[in-house]
Amino acid sequence: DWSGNSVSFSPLISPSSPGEGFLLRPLCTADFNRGFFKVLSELTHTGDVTAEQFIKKFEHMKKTGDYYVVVVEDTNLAQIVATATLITEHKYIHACAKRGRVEEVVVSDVCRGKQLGKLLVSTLTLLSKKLNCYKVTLECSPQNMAFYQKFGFNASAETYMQRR
Ligand code: 16G
Repeated sequence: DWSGNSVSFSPLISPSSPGEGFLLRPLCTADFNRGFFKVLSELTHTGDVTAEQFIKKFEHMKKTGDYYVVVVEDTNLAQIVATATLITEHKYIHACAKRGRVEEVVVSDVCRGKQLGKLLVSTLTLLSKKLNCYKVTLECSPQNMAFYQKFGFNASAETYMQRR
């Protein structure tokens, strides 16, 4: 089981075979013109971002080595249809360990039911293990808890707090 957890795929897909007409790969700068922001806008407000701003942010994230932004491309349409990000955060605790964060998990409405969300989260969960993260966390709405529980995520006793 490549996913390293109890998640099962039917039909069977994997990062290297994500399904007919799909390619799973790291984000690249050309994805700005392949609807990357359109997909993100299905999750939340993206704001107006210019190509220059995007490339600057992309280069910054790349330089840190801590951002694993993964996309699924519809290769026939040359359009991004799904994305998810793993971020590693560095700690002194737990013997200078790393903590993983799964962020911006979104599958375009037009590609629902193709197991792409499951594939992305499985891939990033496995990657967090390979990168020796001592824990991996995410924030989600109550409706999405059952989905994330499949990958071994549990509701935390700690409360998520924010200030905006
Ligand atoms: C969700 C996302 C989070 C994203 C946030 C955006 C997952 C697992 N969680 O909580 O990563 O940052 O939505 O919402 O994808 P906001 O615009 O209110 O911050």
